[in-house]
Amino acid sequence: MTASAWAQSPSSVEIKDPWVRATVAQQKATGAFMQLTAKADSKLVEARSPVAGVVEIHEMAMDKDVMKMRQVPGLALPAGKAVDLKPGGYHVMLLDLKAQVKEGDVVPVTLVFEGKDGKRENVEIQAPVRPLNSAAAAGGMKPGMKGEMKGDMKPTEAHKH
Ligand SMILES: [Cu+2]
Repeated sequence: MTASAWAQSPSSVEIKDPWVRATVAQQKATGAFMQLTAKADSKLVEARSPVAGVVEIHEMAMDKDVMKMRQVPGLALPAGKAVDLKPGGYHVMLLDLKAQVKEGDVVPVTLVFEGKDGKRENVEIQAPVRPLNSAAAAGGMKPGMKGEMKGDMKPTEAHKH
């Protein structure tokens, strides 16, 4: 592919299947998930959404049998490699939600990508809201994925800030 073919694309990062997990009333946090494939080495450095007061990029990892999440300063997107943001792994965390996020809603999320040259690009996506148990229900999930959200992963407890 030539550089001019890329230039026609609205974004230097391909974003596939974005979705946001529905919340229950009073729940103040949820996650946004998608698959990102960068055309050139870049990073996801920031995200914003009008539905959330604070948006962070999180990673989830096992720490002595407990699934924990923490904020990361950026998510590396190597050229041509699909990077999954999914339950149990990296995700965009929507915190301080202004209202309940209901199934059938569409949540706008602005993703900020930074290229190797330090140039930033804002890409707005529309992420449909899927039900709470979507990780288990989604057809594309590998069998092993099912158990990963068990245990201490109640979002309201995991995000006391
Ligand atoms: Cu999180």
